[in-house]
Amino acid sequence: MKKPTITTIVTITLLAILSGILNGCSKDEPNNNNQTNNPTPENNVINKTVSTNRLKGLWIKEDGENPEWQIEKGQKDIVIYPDDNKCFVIAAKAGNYKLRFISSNSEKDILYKIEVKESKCTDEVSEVLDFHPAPGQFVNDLPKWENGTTQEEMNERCLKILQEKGLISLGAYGGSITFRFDHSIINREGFDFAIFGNAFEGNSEPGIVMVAWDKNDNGKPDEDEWYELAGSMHNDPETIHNYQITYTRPREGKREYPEPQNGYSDRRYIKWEDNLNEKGYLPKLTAHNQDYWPGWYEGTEAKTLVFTGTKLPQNANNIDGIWKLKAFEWGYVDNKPNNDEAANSFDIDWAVDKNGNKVKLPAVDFIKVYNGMNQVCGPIGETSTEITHAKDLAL
Ligand SMILES: [Ca+2]
Ligand SMILES: [Ca+2]
Ligand SMILES: [Ca+2]
Ligand SMILES: [Ca+2]
Repeated sequence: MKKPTITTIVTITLLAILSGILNGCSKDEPNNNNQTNNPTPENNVINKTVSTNRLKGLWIKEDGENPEWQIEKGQKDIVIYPDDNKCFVIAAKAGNYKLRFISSNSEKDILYKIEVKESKCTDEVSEVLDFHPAPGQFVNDLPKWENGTTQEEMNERCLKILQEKGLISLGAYGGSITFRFDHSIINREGFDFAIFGNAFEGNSEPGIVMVAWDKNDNGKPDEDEWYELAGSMHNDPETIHNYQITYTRPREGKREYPEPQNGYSDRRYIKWEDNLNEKGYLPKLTAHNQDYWPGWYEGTEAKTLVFTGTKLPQNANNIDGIWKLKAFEWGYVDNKPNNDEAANSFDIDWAVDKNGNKVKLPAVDFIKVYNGMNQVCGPIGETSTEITHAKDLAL
């Protein structure tokens, strides 16, 4: 091995001093005390490139101690979700973005160039995963069920309706629909998506929104990936969390309690019981005389239906014989008229976990709407959420 010459030593010393000055200069910026690592200068990083499509998330993994992920300031339309040595990245628009990985045991940062390519994203629901109404006066009708129509075919019918802006009724409390788009819905500042119903002044039938981010990337909404979007009534003292209701299908030849003068063909039609020890009946209305039990349900669901979730307070008042169902402030489907887009828009930042704690999600892949009302309003029957279509506000 060659001995270092004087020149080499001088050069190394000068470089060391220079690098000290440079580092000193870069530290003139106010120090972020939460930051354990400092970025290395641009000319001393390891460059890597990854690519994805817009609204298609990507996980990046790196090894290192005290890992930190930073996006460069001023970059819009990109959202990151750092999770230890992994980081989820998703962008709303095509372009090049930069993501820096810093660790305490590496002298060099890793600077990722994230190439986001343009891709076709459709601004309408692309798949209905599960249409699961509770019994109700529009069930087997909106959409139509005929003898032999399967669950998959009912899902398909719902998809077509959502694409054509028709009408789907979720039935009584708990009835739901689960759907997705052909891309992820990104969680940017403010509202992220909108869902429309058929509410009008005095006829609000609020449905609760749940969202799931496919964090484990298996293409499915797993049980632990669902979060509720907490609307304006979420912390109301009359709102019941962990509510559970059981409907029992009337047996063949059950005694009927017709009251045609009140609009009922059977006032005590479908029995329900809940975990508050309350019970009651969904009436059958003379105006809607079909079977109210979803005709395609199989197994135990052909006889008993159980729904669990949040139950919103009653919103109906009978004023001089006219039922008025008042709107809640914000955060529900089929709550306010469709011409008010903001009132039908949702922010992923409203997501809360089962204990009511706020959850930060970079995007969502699945959306579920369920009827949050257990309420019967005389001859107009049970309160049931309707949905017509949904849209992604990032497109
Ligand atoms: Ca948002
Ligand atoms: Ca999943
Ligand atoms: Ca309804
Ligand atoms: Ca409605």
